[in-house]
Amino acid sequence: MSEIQQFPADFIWGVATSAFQIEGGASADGKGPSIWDTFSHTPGKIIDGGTGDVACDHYHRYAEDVALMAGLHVDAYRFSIAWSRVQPAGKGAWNEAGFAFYDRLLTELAAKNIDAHVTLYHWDLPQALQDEGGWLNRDTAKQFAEYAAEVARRFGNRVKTIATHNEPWCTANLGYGNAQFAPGVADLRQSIQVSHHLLLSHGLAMQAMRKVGSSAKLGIVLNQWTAHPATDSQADRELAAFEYSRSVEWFMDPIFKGRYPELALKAHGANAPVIHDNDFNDIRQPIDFLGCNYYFRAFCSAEVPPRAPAAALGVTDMGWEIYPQGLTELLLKLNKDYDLPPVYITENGMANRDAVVDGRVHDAQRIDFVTRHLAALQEAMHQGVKVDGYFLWSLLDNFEWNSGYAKRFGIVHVDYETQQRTLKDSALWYRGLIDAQRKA
Ligand code: IFM
Repeated sequence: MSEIQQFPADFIWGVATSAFQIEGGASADGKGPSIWDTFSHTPGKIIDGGTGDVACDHYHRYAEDVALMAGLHVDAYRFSIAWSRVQPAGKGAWNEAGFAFYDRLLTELAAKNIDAHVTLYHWDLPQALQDEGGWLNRDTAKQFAEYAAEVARRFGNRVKTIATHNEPWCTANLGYGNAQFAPGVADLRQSIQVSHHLLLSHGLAMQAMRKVGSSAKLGIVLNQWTAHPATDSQADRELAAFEYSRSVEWFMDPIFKGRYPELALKAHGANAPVIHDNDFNDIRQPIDFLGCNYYFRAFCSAEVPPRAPAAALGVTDMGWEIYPQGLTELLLKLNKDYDLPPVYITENGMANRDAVVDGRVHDAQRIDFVTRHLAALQEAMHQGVKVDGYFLWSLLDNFEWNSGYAKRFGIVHVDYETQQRTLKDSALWYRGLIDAQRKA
């Protein structure tokens, strides 16, 4: 197993979740429906028929969950705000009862000395905005900026960071490209236009939040990977280059360079997005941090059926190849290609077939996974990448989108019948790691 050495003394150790995946309280206290409420209630969309109605009931059990985090000795908690909880229709009236929930959560976190890292959009668009075209409608970007400014105004001095989006790649590609996620559209042209509106909304939100002025650092969270050709064939090499360009550079280049990457833009041809004159000026806003979510590499094979990677370290319960060295490669490449602000690893972790046996959950696979990824992260840091923190995904087992409750990513096991939380071995291990890092 890989060795984890000493991280910098001010390195942030955190855990992450998102609103729809844990909160429940789907219509509590005036919350409006989101596209994930609609999607998860549509028969056949979620593998086990799960919905977000109750999830981990975090809406009511947040104090217990914050106490759990305090018991794990984490420095920081990354969570998202459900837009339709604080603004039920995505525009117009604010819902004070919704804001009051996040106010209570922030108060609880502060009382336990846990820093808050907020994400504004983790995929749960207010359904009312979807009814007006969702992210395909350019106006949604403007509504998003208003929502962002309101959150910054209310909470900006109580949170460490605010990220505009979580993984806009998924919103565009899974929500509009292959219909696996809400709103369930499968249309390449639409998905590319949506990706542009998401980037625009990020840029407009950054400007709106800067105007408000607060102590929070502002940035975005992207899911990223390196792309490896399966063989040395030209077709595989071209596919890998395209994959990296369309997935990673597609989001990084507009933010850092004010343009789309040529390779992907050319390949998109007639599906390329409609871009207005000032869009890149709006999108290319300085960011204070980059959140990087890393789970696997892309293994690119042009053969039919495609070749699969040898997966020397196996695959997770999602079927994702375990490839820790990809994190080193990715960070080094990003650091070479862009003028990066400090980076947080805002998500990393694995789904595992966990079960409670005699009150314990022996998830040695997860401990090994995280250990290897932290060692890979450390290697990138040794080679010069400035990374300020690591957020394990996830604090709790939760609603894994179209996989429902069938996939368990938590370091804390959740019994969905009783809502009982049980610390897995990985949680105890993570606490030990944090303690050891602090003592050293
Ligand atoms: O559960 C998701 C999370 O919402 C976004 N990043 C990937 C995780 C695991 O699939």
